[in-house]
Amino acid sequence: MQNAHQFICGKYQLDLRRPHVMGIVNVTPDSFSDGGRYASTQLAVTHALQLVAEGADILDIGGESTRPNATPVSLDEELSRVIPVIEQLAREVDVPLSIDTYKPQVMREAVNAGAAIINDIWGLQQPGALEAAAAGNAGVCIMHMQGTPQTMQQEPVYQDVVQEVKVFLQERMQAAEAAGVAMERIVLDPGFGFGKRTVHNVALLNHLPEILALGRPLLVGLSRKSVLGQIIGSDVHQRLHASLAASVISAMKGGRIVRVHDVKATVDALKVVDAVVNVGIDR
Ligand code: 9MG
Repeated sequence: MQNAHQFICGKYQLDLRRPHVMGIVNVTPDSFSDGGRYASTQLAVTHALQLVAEGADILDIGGESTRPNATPVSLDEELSRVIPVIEQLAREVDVPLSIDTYKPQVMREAVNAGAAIINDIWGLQQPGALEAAAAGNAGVCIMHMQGTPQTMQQEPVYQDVVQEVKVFLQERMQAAEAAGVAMERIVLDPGFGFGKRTVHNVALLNHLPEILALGRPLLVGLSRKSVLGQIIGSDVHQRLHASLAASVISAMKGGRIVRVHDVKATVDALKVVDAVVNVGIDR
């Protein structure tokens, strides 16, 4: 019988009964000043070290923006952005490093460089992705997306968003297992903001326990996303409080990893959730 709270990723065995915080490390041109490759690597590493000091349990490193309408980057460009960052962080920190990519070759090279988790917004659907995920012993995050980052926010349509996301995640989880990824290495993600309107995102958050019933831990990424902006009417720089509310709701509803920009504030908020939900069960 598998332990639904255990997440095995590389050399790490995470006990996700305590909600974990995944800090976002973007290695994309708009996230650093124009100082060349070395400068961009150092800025990303410095930012990552700061997130670890603030209490990040996991770092998610990405070299291609997944924002709506983002321009895709080439394989070589993505590799040259993320691999030096992963190599340096693997030497300097002792938290699992996650590679945010859907490209099988980036998955393989990132794992060789020290990544312990593959975070795939395409749910291992690209040709070769299942094999790349199965090849090492990295953990895998399987996410749902309707459409592509270029088209996903144009006309997202669902009959029953919770059911459709659940069916997709179950199918991809089974495909991953059949390819050789042990269940303990899998976490699932409804993919907030990826081909979803506000009503879909809200329904998914509200019904997170139905997706949790698939039997694997859930990762939730709502930090600073436009759904929060639509709810509170603020731009991306004014979404901290809404992001914290989303992390707390996620954790209360069974989300076990929250992917966030604002690590320190989220760590504090989730300590309160943990104190009430886990430590507080003594009656
Ligand atoms: C890369 N990325 C951006 N948003 C994300 C989300 O919500 N989940 C996961 N797993 N990755 C994301």
